[in-house]
Amino acid sequence: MYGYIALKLLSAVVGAIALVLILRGLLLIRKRSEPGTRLAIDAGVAGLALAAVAYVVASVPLPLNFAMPPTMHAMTMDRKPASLPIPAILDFLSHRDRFAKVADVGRDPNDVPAPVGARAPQTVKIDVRAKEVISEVAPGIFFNYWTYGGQVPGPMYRVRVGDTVETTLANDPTSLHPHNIDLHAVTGPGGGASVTNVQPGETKAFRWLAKHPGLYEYHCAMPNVSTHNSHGQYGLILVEPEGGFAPVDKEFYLMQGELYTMGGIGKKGLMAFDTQGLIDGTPSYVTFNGKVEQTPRMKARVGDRIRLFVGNGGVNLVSSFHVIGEVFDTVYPEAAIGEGSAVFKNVQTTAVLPGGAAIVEFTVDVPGKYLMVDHALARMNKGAWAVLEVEGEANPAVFTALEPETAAQ
Ligand SMILES: [Cu+2]
Repeated sequence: MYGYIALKLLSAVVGAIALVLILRGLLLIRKRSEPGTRLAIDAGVAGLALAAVAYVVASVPLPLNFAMPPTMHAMTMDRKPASLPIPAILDFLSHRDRFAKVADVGRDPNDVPAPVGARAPQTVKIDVRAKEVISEVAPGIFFNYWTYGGQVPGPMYRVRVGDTVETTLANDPTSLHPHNIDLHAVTGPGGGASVTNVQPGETKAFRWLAKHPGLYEYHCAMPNVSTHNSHGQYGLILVEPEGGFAPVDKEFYLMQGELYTMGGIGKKGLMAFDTQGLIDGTPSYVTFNGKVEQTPRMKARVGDRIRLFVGNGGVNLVSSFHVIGEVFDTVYPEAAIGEGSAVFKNVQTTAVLPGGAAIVEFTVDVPGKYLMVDHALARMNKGAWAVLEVEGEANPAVFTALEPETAAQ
């Protein structure tokens, strides 16, 4: 129980004695007055070496899976390291040519499926493909993303409550790792993960009943789970309530996520995965839709009613989701839908939990650029922002800048 503490104490005591012996020996050599000086110095050096060994042995960390559920030990970090840890770097480099190079890994927020609407329940097929790719977090900064469908987040899916959903997961033959899928909309073991473990080149399927309306995250739950998630394996599935949602002018799909890379923010080149950063919850990048946005893709006209499907792939940070210059007139907190669910009105910032989602709605009244952010604003420095561009006629009744002389009156 006290082994490592005893070793550290031993290290300190032996080290101190050894230093005294060495210093004393060196002083005596200067004076040339004492026999046995050389022996004392040798003993000091040996003592220092012993202290160093004791310190190293006492400092060896516990395996990273030691507190994980026992069923997940088999492939957690200490035995099967993350994609680009130093021990696996040769493995990765020897396979580097097999990965697809994706020009833009960031999924377009406009990539929202058409509403289901008022149809009756039916059987729906969903085909998902796990694929490991190389793409840019920002210009010149490359990362080995693990994805669904080659982009982050994975495709948004849309069904209705009462649908039977046949979900097929294929793992692309170019992948290096096994993957699976856990859909939070599923009621059953692992949300589907327990029956969809697929090796590269393999395909598995399962069927489930969409019992509960809501906006749900799906993600890879292959151990080590947080490693797979933080490489980009997450997305959203919307289970519409009976009758669907009221129509709006624009719907957008956004997911916050974290990237853990060695070398710090802005370091160019292919980034190694930062396992310790993942454990400590210190991502180098926090993004909307997988990368630092380069070109605004969300566009609307003055007067448009907007609906955002917002998720958080995590894995560590709660998102304080906010649109600068707007008020959400309607929020479905935690993306809860259905009889008895709360609907919030006039919300400035809403929480989006890791592994959770929210639906927010507002109408844009004034033209301009609107930044969507995690209002833990230091994360903007890490990429947690996306732009909504609104065009149209000025609306001075709602917002106008005042000239100095007007302001003085
Ligand atoms: Cu995976």
